[in-house]
Amino acid sequence: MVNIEGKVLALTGGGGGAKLARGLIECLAPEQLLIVANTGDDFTHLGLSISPDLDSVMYALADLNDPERGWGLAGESWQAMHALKQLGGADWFSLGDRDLATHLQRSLRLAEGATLSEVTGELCAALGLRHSLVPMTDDRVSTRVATEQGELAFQEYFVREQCAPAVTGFRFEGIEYAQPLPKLMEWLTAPDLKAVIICPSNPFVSVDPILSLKGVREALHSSPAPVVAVSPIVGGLAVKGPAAKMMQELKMPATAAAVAEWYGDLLDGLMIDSVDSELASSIPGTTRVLPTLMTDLNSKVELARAAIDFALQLD
Ligand code: FO1
Repeated sequence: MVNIEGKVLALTGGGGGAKLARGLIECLAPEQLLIVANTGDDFTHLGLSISPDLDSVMYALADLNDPERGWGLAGESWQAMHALKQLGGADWFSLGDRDLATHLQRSLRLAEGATLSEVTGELCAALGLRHSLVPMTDDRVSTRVATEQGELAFQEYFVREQCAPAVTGFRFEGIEYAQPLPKLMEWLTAPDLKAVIICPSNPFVSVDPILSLKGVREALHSSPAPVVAVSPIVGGLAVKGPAAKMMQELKMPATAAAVAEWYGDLLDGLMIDSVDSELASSIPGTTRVLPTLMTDLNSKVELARAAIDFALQLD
């Protein structure tokens, strides 16, 4: 536990963000932490409502995730996918047998009229989680990836095309109508908010959808709480996923410094990995240099603790 009076808000996608969120729940009491996940990756597949980032974070918090694959459940089996393939069904997006239960339950509850945040709360409670994980919005926002081969839905780009097409930009369909989750806005404006942590998730397709929701950027700017990010780029490479490839295709250098530039004056501080220490002097604002790779529970907790300490020192 970290000795802090007040609240911390974490903004995350799946992957690295889920790992840091796992560390944060060791440092903060349930009433002190709100984890807000991107839902731009969400889509309907095989008639089911899939929320990949919410599930990656939920499984990581419950220690049920598959750390090698980076998504889905550990010890998963794939009988339903094999059977579906035999029937000529779409098998490009792999839904594990046990993971299917999550999508079935979510789809059923949404069809019954529950909101995505209600269903997420129910699923998290059923898995024994006490900390709050919420979607960025209860409304539908769909990330669309502009590529040299035309525009693709996010999962078509990410899974079906394996991130191969060169990207030229992104669009968050529905963002102009989506209401940020009221709880997110409540926390952003809470007088006892002490820190906002932008997790080491993809800045373009995981964090930007959250920041692009109506009023979120403005609330972050006007919040007295420091905003700190952990760079997802280490030594010119993304720890996992296409962030570095996207940066090159968008004609940006794939560096932690370019991550700082992308977030701009939204950030009060950036945490960068020790291998990038020589970049620190070229990054505007305050940087903290430390090992950021999260390979086990201890390194997740250490990074979470360091992120909170860093923010508190900037206060
Ligand atoms: N990612 C893949 O690369 N291949 C898959 O077949 C796949 C299936 C899948 C099923 C459920 C789920 O919650 C996530 C899944 N992911 C898969 C990950 C997903 O594409 C995420 O959007 C990315 O990890 C980006 O955050």
